Amino acid sequence: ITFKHVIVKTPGKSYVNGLTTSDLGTPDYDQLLVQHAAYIEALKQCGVEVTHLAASEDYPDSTFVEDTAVLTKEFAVVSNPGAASRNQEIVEMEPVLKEFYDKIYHIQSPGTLDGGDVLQADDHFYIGISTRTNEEGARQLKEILESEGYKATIVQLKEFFHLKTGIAYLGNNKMVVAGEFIDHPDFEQYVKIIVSKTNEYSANCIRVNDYVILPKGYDETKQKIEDAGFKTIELEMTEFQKQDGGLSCLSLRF
Ligand code: CIR
Repeated sequence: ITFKHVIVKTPGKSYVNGLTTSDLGTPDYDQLLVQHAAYIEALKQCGVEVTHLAASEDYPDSTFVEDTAVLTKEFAVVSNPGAASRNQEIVEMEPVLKEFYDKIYHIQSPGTLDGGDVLQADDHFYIGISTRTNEEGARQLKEILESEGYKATIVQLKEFFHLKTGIAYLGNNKMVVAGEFIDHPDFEQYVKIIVSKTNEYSANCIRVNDYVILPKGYDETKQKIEDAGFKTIELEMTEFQKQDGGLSCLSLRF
């Protein structure tokens, strides 16, 4: 999985007032910035060019840029985020995408879609239906992807927040899976790296060029990924986890 570019956005002070379902406490803003800076350094180590956007106080969750778009090598799809407080994040992202893409599609209301519900595995996309992505949004994205020659499968989520909360594609037919995806028929054809219940947060990891980046403190998952033949980088993610955010959510990779 090779990427040349990533887009990231510094979290604003309003981040602490963002959406969350976890009871892990209020994020520490200074520590958050340290963790975000380390995330950017890790991406640079992977050899990508980083487009670093300034914080936006109007949108507390806007550091989770992944939810605003689905990017391929050939075109971009601007999402239609399912949470009201996040929906207009796309207005800040679209001009940035225009710098890189001539061809831009949009998910239209009443369809909603969060990028966190979209997983690309080579030429096959998986689209999760969640509390954020509805059937109409998933259907629209599937239609766009198929019109561009990709395969697309819609997956109904049972427990996970976003699709990518519980699954990651590492390339070479290898899929990191947790919880409801461990025995899911849609992912049967992949070689699976199984994440145990206590390590579930680490299922949200990302392959960027020669490395797999995963959250720090999940030694069992790290070992399994290394045994599968990948080099790893671990990152402290505690302040993002407090707002239900994972590693993948913090960047758009293309
Ligand atoms: C939210 O609830 O939207 C944010 N607090 C977390 C979004 C995480 N994004 C992702 O999983 N793709």
